[in-house]
Amino acid sequence: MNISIIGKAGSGKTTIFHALSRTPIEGKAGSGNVSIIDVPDERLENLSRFFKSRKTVHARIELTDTPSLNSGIFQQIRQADAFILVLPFFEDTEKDFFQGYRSVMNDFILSDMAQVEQRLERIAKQGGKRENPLLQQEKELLDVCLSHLNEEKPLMTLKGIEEKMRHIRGFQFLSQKPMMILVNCSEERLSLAADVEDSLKSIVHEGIPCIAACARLEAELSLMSDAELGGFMAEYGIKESIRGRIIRLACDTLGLISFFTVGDDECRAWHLKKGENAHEAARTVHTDFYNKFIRAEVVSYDDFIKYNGFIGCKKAGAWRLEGKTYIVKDGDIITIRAGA
Ligand SMILES: Nc1nc2c(ncn2[C@@H]2O[C@H](COP(=O)(O)OP(=O)(O)OP(=O)(O)O)[C@@H](O)[C@H]2O)c(=O)[nH]1
Ligand SMILES: [Mg+2]
Repeated sequence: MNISIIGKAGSGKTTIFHALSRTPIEGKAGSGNVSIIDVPDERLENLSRFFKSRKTVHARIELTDTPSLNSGIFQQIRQADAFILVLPFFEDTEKDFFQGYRSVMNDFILSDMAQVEQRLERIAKQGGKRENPLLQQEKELLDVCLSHLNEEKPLMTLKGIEEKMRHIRGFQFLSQKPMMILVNCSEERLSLAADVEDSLKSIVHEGIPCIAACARLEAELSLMSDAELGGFMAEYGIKESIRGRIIRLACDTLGLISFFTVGDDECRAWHLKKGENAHEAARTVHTDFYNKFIRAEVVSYDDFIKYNGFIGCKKAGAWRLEGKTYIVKDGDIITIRAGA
């Protein structure tokens, strides 16, 4: 899964890219960088400690830094599965986030509109294709999209068509992709972060999470060892680096949940799409598990901690055997039983 960092020139995209990927900023930072990053998860660390596992493997996402937003890069960012939109909140930038957000969303809406219109024209030219029900279906769907876009609404707010949209391939509508907003506060304005988050939430479209951070500070923190970090945070009265929060929110925006596989050999976090079942979880771990799936042993992370391990969970009745169609929940610890 790829998440692309987008925003206007100088908003702090590259600084955030370095903060999240824990890579140093060297000289003039480039755009178009890609990094695979581990998703920090305290639960996984705890499980690893419990099992004294030799290996701890985090779930991962791919992160891309992009050049500043202009129509020239729209083709490039269509490949992303979701966006982190960076809005600057420095002394010399406008305080008007609404404007910053609207202008990006409007560009996305216009770009999608152009795509829809082009496709509708092509369908019309092929005319008289009433006998082709697929084309007719596509036209009806695109008409619905177009009238929604004409009302200046992003496609992500058009509900009930997600399933149908899947049948029309290749559009990659920008205003339909999941998005989160990261307000990049200057060091001086960081104290306003909570207010900024609140006021933005009431302004952006439903389902777009907002978070405020200081990219430069996060970039510095991300390169420190745990010991250094503790001292630094105490000295400056910082409660937590929000790097982890940003990455987890990005996963959430992508519609991902995590489940765990555990053991003394390896503890590992895996991503799954919200709503996917135990059979799909088995496939994520190994195709053999998918093909020869029998049952999934499931314990929630909270129960595992509460009852201090599998044995305690069994005694408490918190240990379950589930079938293929069980919908996996975030934090499930799963052991797949598969045939030989
Ligand atoms: N004060 C302050 N300045 C920042 C912060 N983050 C970024 N900047 C400054 O903003 C400028 C742009 O930062 P970049 O991260 O390169 O921004 P960008 O969005 O990647 O810029 P382009 O790739 O050129 O579009 C740099 O001079 C940074 O030092 C921050 O948290 N606080
Ligand atoms: Mg940049």
